[in-house]
Amino acid sequence: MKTLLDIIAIPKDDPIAFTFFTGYMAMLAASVFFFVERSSVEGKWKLSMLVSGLITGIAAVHYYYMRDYYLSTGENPTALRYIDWTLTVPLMCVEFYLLTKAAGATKSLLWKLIFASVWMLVTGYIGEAFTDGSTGHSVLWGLLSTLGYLYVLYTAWLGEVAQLAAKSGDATVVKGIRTLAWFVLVGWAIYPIGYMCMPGGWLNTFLGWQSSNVDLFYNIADAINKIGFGLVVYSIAVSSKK
Ligand SMILES: *C/C=C(C)/C=C/C=C(C)/C=C/C1=C(C)CCCC1(C)C
Repeated sequence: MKTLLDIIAIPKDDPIAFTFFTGYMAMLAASVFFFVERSSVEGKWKLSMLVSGLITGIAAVHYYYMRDYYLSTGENPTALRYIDWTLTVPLMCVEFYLLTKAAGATKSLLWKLIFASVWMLVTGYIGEAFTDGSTGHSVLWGLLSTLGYLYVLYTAWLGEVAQLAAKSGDATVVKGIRTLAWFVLVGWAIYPIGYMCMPGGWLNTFLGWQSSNVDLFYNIADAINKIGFGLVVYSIAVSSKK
């Protein structure tokens, strides 16, 4: 007898295919939520809510195609993955900018964050897509990528974003930015773990972790970070006093 899982084409014994499918549904549902709730928040938060919905919406479309790609080839959809991130991570930088704009965030802060995140992703893409399977290649590009990551991390915890949040005088914004900074510290750190499962990566070389796990880590991290980021923005929007 055909089960539901056969009909929707998720191989039962393939947890990675399963996370592509649930990731897709979760991103889609989150987008509907953010777009609909946009109408119930105060005017100054509407743009932030729109950006939250765009982040999960762009991811939903990519998950639709990545799931297909994975099911038909059994391979990591690296190009689609990085196209998704190159659109959505800069939008997460826009969220930091919008939340601290009232306290004086400048366009230059926004561009620095975007530059650092694009640097992180372009170097990460070179590390993954052009791998020769060697540890040297993987580690070199992984470390270069980490520089961009550390810049965003620093800015969120101690640099301009943290300082502007403190200056805003709004406890909800201070707390919200701190929560987002935790996402960058813990949630974003899941990605390098996935990256190191690639052939040549440290976890692959020294612990024998399979390269198929790359997508497992990326899919879990995406759900936590993209939906989580949006929910934090939403909670700031509904609880901020001013
Ligand atoms: C929605 C997508 C997000 C938040 C993606 C974030 C991706 C990263 C933080 C990736 C970081 C990487 C490193 C720090 C080193 C190895 C290469 C990467 C690109 C996986």
